[in-house]
Amino acid sequence: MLAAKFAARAAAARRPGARLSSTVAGPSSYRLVVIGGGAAGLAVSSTLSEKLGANEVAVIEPSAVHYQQPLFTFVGGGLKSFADTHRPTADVIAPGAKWIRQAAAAIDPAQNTVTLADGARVSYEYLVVAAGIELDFAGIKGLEAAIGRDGVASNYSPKYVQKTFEFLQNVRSGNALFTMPATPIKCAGAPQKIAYLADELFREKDARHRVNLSYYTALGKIFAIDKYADAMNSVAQSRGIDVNLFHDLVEVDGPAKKATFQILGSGPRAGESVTVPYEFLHVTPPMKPYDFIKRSPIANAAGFVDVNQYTLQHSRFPNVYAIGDCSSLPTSKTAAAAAAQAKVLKHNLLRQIRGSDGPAASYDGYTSCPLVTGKHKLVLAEFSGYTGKPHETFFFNQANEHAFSYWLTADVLPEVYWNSMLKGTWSGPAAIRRVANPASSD
Ligand code: UQ1
Repeated sequence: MLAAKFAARAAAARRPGARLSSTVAGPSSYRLVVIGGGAAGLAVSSTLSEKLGANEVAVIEPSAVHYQQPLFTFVGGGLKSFADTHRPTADVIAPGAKWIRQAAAAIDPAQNTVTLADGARVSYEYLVVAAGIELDFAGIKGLEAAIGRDGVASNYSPKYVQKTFEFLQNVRSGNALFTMPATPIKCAGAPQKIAYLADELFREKDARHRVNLSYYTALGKIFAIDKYADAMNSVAQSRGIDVNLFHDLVEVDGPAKKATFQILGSGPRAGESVTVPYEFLHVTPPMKPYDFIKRSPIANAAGFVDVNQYTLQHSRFPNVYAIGDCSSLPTSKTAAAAAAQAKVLKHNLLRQIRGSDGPAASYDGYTSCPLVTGKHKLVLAEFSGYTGKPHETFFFNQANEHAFSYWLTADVLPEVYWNSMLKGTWSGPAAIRRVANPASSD
């Protein structure tokens, strides 16, 4: 029944002129709709638009610009130019895919439709949700008014990332604060990486002895995986950066240059709040699933797309998949994770479309977090979020700061991102690992 409906819709969609633009009444129809033109959405749609044929795949993406977000920390630290981080969306969407330049507003998985911001509907046979996660600057009192001026910046937004470097250069003395929220976030290393780059900048300017650097995290550890937590605690200590656990930023008073933290956890000061003056404040905003997902039947209780953690297929709607930051996958949200997930998702979706009885692919929770600690130094964390175990590509101990790891992340991976990940041909370093660290391969 469902198959017949799909076949009828697919046949209708194949008629000449059936590619209705979203401003024309009636739903346009695609074999596959991908919500999101970020790293994950493009890695999936590039390959599948090639495999399924021209105009069988639509990508719903409102932004005219695509950002390579992994570069943002380097921009905030003055090590890369902002111009290197973005390209027009039109240049990175696969030529065989149809770009619907609008935001998704609702998903109806019973009807197999996505409603767009202008009210038009797009119907699909298969849906991949790769919408990312929303920055919630409004979630902290006073932050929206304060950010972008008077020493408050964030590497998480293309609007404010250049402010980070600008403001850091102006600091002569006082407190520089770096925050990490209590919500799930993307790139869990970024909140502290900028503290290490700031430390280096202040030393170069001979201002370090007049600036106190403090890292404030709402969490109870500096990093989720013990091996890298130990490494980062030593790095922070050796640079003289004060680490405050269980401190959640709740208010920024821009005019007075003061940040207020609530103390979490179960320690003696839990529930208290502390207010700290700053000259510079790097904020990692709280993040949340997009509303249109949260309100839809495909979300779990937390608002993330409820998928099987191994197959990436939806737990209740078998023609729906999710990947990356919007998914319920219980691992760290990074581009490296999305690359590994993309390979699994594409295999399993094609298997379903083709009715193959070959084995399904399984995602093992792999993720990687390159923790830049200075101009030519980097701790290259690689692990499975499912097992909590390190899973390193190279034969040396990647918890040590290394110039090779820096070069790889700053100079090689950005090219891999544009030339391979977005084209769907990079699925992570597993093949390199088999050669460079066979003992760690599975
Ligand atoms: C990775 O695969 C990837 O995807 C392109 C990144 O995004 C920019 C990364 O930062 C990292 C670290 C990886 C993992 C790759 C290697 C070689 C460890």
